[in-house]
Amino acid sequence: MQAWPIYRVMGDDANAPNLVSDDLALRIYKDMVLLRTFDEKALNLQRQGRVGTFPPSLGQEATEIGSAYALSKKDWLVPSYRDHGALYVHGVPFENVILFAMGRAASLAGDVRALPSSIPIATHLPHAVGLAMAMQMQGEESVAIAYFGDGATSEGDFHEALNFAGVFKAPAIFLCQNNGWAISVPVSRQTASPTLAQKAVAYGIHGVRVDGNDALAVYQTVKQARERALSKEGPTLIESLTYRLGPHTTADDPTRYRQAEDLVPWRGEHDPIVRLGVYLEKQGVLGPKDLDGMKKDAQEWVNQAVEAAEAMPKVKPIEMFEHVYAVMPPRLVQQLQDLEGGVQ
Ligand SMILES: Cc1ncc(C[n+]2csc(CCOP(=O)(O)OP(=O)(O)O)c2C)c(N)n1
Ligand SMILES: [Mg+2]
Repeated sequence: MQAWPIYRVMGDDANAPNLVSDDLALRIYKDMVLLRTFDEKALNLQRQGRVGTFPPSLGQEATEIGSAYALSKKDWLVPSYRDHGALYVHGVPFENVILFAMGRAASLAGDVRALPSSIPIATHLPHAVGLAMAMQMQGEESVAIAYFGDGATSEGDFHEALNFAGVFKAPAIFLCQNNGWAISVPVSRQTASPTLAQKAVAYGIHGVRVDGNDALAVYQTVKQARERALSKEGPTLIESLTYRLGPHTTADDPTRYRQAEDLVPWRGEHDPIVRLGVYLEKQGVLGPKDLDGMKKDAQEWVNQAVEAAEAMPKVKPIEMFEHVYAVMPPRLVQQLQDLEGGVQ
């Protein structure tokens, strides 16, 4: 039977600096610090009632940021609800990401090739395949990447998307963030497969596992998947092994289904920011005080984004009728009229 090794760069591969330059590794690190700062801010805003339910990325920064750095701006990014960091690196400003959490329509940024975050699990995967096939037909040199979780692999849409992409060799990347949990369901109850990556075999596509807390390995893995897709070798399913350190969302209480000691190995030296920081210090490009400065800059940057988002005009209830139907069904026409007429 095929083995499913976990690809790792930091620690394992002395060749790491040749794979990713110090300059790029430092940029990835800064954006990971920025994402964590944004996450903390969003949690505080939610507690103050200034944004709605929020899904933090705490612990998953290496996969979010490392993956998006491997993309071209011509690629389509198809995110789930947790992928604020990837959206940001791809060109969506944080203020737009915050607008989404505030339920404002203006959450997508102009001409950035990113779909809106998908709240339904896995329904965006066939959309990513459609985008990939469209680009393939138009002869574009670009790929579509879908972000989703371990829980999404139990949905029909996951299987349909991978099957279709395999048959048509669509230039697609399926980035599964195996963060250990689908709300309260552990991966051990999600599937009887020893790995998620091996599900690729059934669709005749390439499958790989990567250490999802190693930003350099994630970067390298997505880069290779992209090259495979562009050289017409077909799609790749990437299982990125990480850990959700925070609650599923601000509406969740993880102490009800997991023990504090479950988190211990993922904190400290397994923390993706700590790991890349240690690597950069060894490379001599990060000093002991640099992190404090980066955190301060990140806080200012995030505060400015929040101010900008909060200065945007409020959404009118009537706007929820927009953007769904070209011709509204009679039931909705009635509801719209009721709303306009002030019916409670
Ligand atoms: C189609 C669908 N079914 C159920 C839900 C409710 N739900 C929201 S998040 C979630 C768990 C998803 O877990 P996973 O795919 O591992 O992603 P993660 O939240 O860990 O990033 C579920 C079941 C949903 N949003 N959509
Ligand atoms: Mg999960």
